[in-house]
Amino acid sequence: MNSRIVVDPVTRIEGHLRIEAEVKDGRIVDAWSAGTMVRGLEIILRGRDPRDAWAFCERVCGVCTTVHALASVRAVEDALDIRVPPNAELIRNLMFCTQYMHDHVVHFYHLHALDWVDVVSALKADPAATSTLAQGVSKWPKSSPGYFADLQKRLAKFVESGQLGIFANGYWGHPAFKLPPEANLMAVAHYLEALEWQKEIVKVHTIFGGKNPHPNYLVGGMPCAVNIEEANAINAERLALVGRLLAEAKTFVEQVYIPDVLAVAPFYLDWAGIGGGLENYLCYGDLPTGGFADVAGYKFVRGAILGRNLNEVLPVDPRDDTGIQEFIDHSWYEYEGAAGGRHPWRGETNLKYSGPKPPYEHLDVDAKYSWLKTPRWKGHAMEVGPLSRMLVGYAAGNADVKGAVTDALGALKAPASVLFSTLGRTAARAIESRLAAVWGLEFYQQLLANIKAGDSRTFTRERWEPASWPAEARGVGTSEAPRGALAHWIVIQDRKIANYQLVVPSTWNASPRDGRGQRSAYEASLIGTPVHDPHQPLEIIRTIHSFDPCLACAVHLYEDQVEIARHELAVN
Ligand code: NFE
Ligand code: MG
Repeated sequence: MNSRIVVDPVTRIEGHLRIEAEVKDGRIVDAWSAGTMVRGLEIILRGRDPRDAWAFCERVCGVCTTVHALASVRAVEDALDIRVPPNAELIRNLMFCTQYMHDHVVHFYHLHALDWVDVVSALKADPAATSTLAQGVSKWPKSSPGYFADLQKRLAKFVESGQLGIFANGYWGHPAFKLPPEANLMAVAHYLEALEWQKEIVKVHTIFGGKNPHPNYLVGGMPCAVNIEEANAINAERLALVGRLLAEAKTFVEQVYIPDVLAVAPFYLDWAGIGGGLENYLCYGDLPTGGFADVAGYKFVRGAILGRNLNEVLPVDPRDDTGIQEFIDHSWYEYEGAAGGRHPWRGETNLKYSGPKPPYEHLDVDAKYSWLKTPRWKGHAMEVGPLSRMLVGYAAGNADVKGAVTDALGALKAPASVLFSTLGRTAARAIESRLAAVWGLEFYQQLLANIKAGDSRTFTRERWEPASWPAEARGVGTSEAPRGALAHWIVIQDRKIANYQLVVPSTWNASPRDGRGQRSAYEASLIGTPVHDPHQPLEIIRTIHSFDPCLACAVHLYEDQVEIARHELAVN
């Protein structure tokens, strides 16, 4: 008999996500993913000064907190043909690498680990054996028997109090948890250490961007002055702190995060055969080394893979009218005029759809069932994210990516095919965190060298004055956000924003089916997944969390109907 499992809300994510899954004989046979917040940022941006767009866009989300500002300033610079000075590119790249390490570590420990780690089982661990385990996988110094014994005592008090706090409502004791108690205790220790560490690394953002979350950006460069002798500028002391934070981050990634992934993975090798889903992968690429326009100079490669064919990386052009398109067949929107796909420069966001909408007791999955649109590349459903980046970089022969992927597969003694899975997605995120750690330090050294050579420029005033702009201009700003390919498309008319469209990573992955019935990544990845207990759908959560969902990004804004109506009135 078929049964329908509803997980709503999915927790330990950003935003509001509902998953419905049809289970037959203990396996998922169909699935639907719904974004249950309404979007509206595109509506709010209309009519504004393009130079202000980044500040609105960045507040889409507090998780991938810098990437929308980056995509936004790039879109405007692309439209107005502005080239930023080398230091601005380096500082943006440094902030990008910082963001990756922060976001990926937080995801692994605080959003995803408890899908694999049984906190309650850690109480049964032998602290001495935990110490032996920890010292066998890493030289990270916090690994003595006493350290783990103390931690276990704290944990026991917590559990005995009956108030599990941040650990409440886990599926503790579920038979799908496979780690021995010692591995569970080690992971819980690192969960708490990662909480401490994550507040340190974001200081890189506060140094260059004034604050975190939501550091400041600037069309034409970065809004920080470099002067090594000036107390209020990026001076020698602040640069030294950035260097220390980046070095500590690299140590944390290499001595804690990576060893933990490698220690946990062997217990869950069955998950290398589950959750693969789509066989198509898309990346815009990022980390420019010779300007945003020079795509060949990117560290993360741009390209697409179809049908898991690692022998061919296809070119991707975000300007191509028939390349990236958004469909709304199963989304609570209507387009003016002809239906079908829209390239984002011709994209449309309104709230005029008058058919049945939420309440959400039952999704009408044959009709419209999500606030997310459905992006497609040349008609194909594409997965975006760390796995796509590692596969595209690997297939393109990028030496750094190939080396990092090969190292990880070697450590796991596994073939590349294990990557096409839930486990592969989680491993890819760890692999690229190490690349971000290494590249971040490279960019840092280059920034120091530029400053030493006398170049302190961080922005250009070129085309700052709207009088110098053409009457109409269009731009696209691409990035690789932690969760995947991100782009903002802008149309500027009479010096104001005429159209602005964000197509974000979680929109690609979490979107509803298209008009041809093709599932997007979340839905596809659940097909075939075993479900042991429909009342504790741990397996669904494992695969969905492996994408690191951010529905706030994907649907852009939550407002109640009254507020949305007001915004519409304000801009129309
Ligand atoms: Ni709000 Fe985001 C990232 C973007 S959405 S987290 O990474 O862009 O997937
Ligand atoms: Mg959008």
